[in-house]
Amino acid sequence: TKTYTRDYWEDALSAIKLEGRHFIDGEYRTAASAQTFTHIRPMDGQPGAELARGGAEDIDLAVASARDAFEAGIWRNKEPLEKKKVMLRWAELIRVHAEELAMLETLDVGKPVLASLNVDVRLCADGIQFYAEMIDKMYDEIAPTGPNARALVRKVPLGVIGVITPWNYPMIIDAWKLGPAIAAGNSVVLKPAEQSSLSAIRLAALAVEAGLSAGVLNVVVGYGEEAGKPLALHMDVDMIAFTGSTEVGKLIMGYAAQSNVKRVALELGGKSPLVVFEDADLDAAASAAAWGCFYNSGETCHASTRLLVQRSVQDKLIEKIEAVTKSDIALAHPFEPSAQISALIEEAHMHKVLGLIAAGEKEGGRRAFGAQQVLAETGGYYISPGVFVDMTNDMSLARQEIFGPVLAVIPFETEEEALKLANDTIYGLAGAVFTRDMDRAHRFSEALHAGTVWINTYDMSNFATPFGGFKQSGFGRDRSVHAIDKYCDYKTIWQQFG
Ligand code: TXE
Repeated sequence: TKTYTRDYWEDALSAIKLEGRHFIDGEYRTAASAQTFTHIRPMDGQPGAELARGGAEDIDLAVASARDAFEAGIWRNKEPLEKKKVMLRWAELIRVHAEELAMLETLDVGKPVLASLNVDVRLCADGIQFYAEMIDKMYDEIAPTGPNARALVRKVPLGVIGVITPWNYPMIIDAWKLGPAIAAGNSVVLKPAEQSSLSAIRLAALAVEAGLSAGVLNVVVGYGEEAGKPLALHMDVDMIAFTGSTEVGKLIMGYAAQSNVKRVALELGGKSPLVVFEDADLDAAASAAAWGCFYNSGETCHASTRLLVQRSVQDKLIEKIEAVTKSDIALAHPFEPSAQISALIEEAHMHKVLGLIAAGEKEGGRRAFGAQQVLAETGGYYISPGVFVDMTNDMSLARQEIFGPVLAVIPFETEEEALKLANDTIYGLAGAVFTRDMDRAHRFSEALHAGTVWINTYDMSNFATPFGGFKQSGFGRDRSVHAIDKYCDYKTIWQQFG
């Protein structure tokens, strides 16, 4: 196996050409306005790629291309086995270009390049493969009618899907949405977050290289208000699949209502509780709490940002969390092989997180360790993982989605109190319970209002399990065979005999 040194990635970076144009109808295109904007690299604050500044005109072009491809049926009506082969080739090309894609992802979002390589790129390829393999195994239905008629219940693609994605796991979330949408026979216009466009553009080019017909997957780059909004308001888009903030998710629902009643699927924010009872394996709980909250620098929608702990074991657990964090979760420049976590997405976001940390102190929270700006001399945006104790569930650190490496610790006495605290949030994305009492573990997981509940672990998943939230964490599920349903609808064809 290869050893990836910092020099290796620096050399690779100097050899790479960054493509920042839209990808529409199988071709790179500059913005209709000819405008561009400059991406700032989170790892060192230096200017990176120059990106097309997309607007309504570019969206119109991409939607028209997607619609033409859908109506022509070249993709939709291809033999299922042939469609599967194209998507499998696409997954394979993602693996062949894994290092390049990992580099693009890291330049854009500042996460450790080895995490990009071993987690993000790998899961993207696996996701495309998962949905590829479904294509020739999906059956339609025949409804019961009696002998004089036959009613076919066909599952048909919706048409043109607008996909709007965030910057925290761009390639993984792309696979979660593009995989099922395209496998179902739809065409897609993808608007990646303005902070993370490079991997999306490259993915679309690789899809065409794999044999996907031009126009089936288009990428328009640009800001949310300028490119995302016209996509969500478009009269010829049948659905928006969105992952991002709850605030923008609400806007998307409004745009759908104001335009053509397009469907929406929303994967939004979270404030997920990790609940530790005194009988739990505290080493396992400490490790899960640290990684669950600090992985990806806390920029994870289902991060375990609220640690609810039975008071009798609070001090012991926090000691263990500090030890795990300091020994296992190294913060460094993303090209350093030792880096487990790296930069936050951008300067404004770093200041937002620092502001929330300051508010936490002002409201009476006590910093146990960390949660400070570090590596400022690099020009990048780094905050060390940190823990706040003596918190109550009404403090802003316990209520707001921080999207930074900050854990709020809230003590409880009884199971009833723990459940009340755990569910006292506007979100319902995920949660976990740590206990050796299996009756309690199951009672608690049934009662937790969350799309995913882990027992004695955190953040374990695979493609077979649906992912998404209740309450203001949104609706509609990514991953699993069920994810395909939201990109399809049923159509009845009734034939009368004789
Ligand atoms: O998200 P936005 P931002 C949370 C997290 C973070 C906060 C803000 O708390 O700190 O949101 O992040 C596009 N019409 N999450 O501002 O704005 C935008 O261009 C149409 C949680 O980056 O929601 C991008 O492509 N589109 C989340 C996408 O929406 C619009 C992951 C998400 O951006 C738009 C990211 C508009 N009016 C942030 N405005 C998660 N669930 O994991 C923006 N966009």
